[in-house]
Amino acid sequence: MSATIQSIEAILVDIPTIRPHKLSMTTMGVQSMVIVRMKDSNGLEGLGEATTIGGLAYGPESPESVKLTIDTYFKPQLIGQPAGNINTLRVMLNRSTRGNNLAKSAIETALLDLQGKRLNRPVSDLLGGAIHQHLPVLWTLASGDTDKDIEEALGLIETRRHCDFKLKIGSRPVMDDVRHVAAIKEALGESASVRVDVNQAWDEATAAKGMAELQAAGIDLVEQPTPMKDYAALVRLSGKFHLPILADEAVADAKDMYNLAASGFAGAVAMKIAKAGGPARALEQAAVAQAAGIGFYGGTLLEGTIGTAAALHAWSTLETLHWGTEMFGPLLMKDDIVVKPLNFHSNGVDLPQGPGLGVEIDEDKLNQYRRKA
Ligand code: MUC
Ligand code: MG
Repeated sequence: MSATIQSIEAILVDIPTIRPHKLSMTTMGVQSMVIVRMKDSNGLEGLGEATTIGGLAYGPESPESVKLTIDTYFKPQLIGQPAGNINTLRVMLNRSTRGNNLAKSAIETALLDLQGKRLNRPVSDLLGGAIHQHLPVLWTLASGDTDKDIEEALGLIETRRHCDFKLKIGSRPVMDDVRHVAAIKEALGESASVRVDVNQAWDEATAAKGMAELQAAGIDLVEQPTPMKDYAALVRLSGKFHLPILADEAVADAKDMYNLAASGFAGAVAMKIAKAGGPARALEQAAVAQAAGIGFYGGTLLEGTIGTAAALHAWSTLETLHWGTEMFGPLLMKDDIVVKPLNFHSNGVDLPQGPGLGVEIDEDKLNQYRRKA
């Protein structure tokens, strides 16, 4: 008889970051994750994760709301169901629950991990098979201080941990940001790719000015310069500059991707398993982007190792990641809750091996960092 879902636990975990991480909407000092532990009737366990940035600062779901959604709404529907048919379970959750893609992503990830362990295959095999075993990973410079960012980047280039950098801007006047970015680009030189993420902070006129300056400074990519719902501004800006735009908050899933592409957007998309509602859902979005000639980027909501591994399994199945990935989340945290951390080297990371996600919980670490009361 096929295995059924026996139990689901959603655990809040808080791990301090290695330094303050300053974005246009918040400064992070800790990363909070929801870890899902799903057990089946054969005694196997699937792991999932949902993460966001700064509580409710980044999007409409918080770690606490994800836990509530899973405990109150998903768990009663999922317990006792056959664990093997992930599509049926997805349809069930989508019929009962609008939105809440972060919570859905954690559940889809746990189901894929469970399925992989049951079949003794990695999650990438369940998604059609990995084309890449090592994926490029950039690093985000966001200390809030130009000199500190340069020092940090030079150290990472030296050790070949990263060669590409994304700078978080948008909280200061545009010309202050331009000076900060240009100074970093100048210090790092031609071999480092320098990109910026504005996280929606500019209106269209400010974005036009900022992009003209950034283009002149040799910046390679501008991520989400304008508000997420303002597709028209993103389309107009993408036609105005040869500096490409990376759509992030504007595009959660395949439907958003279709709508933005149909509006005439040319550029690239930051895919995130959390925004899409899971690794398989993110690959649906990739298919739409590919058909529209839009470049891929493997994005993160700064997930820990479980969520990062899930995304890596998905991105590994894509032939070309035009802009690489930013799957560095675990490196931004002071500690980890897994037995064997991911192997970051040679400006990238190895796809974890073994059945499922290829990640195992360290119970002592989980106990240390799980939220008490
Ligand atoms: C975002 O908006 O891209 C990804 C990397 C990082 O530093 O922040 C995230 C969120
Ligand atoms: Mg972004």
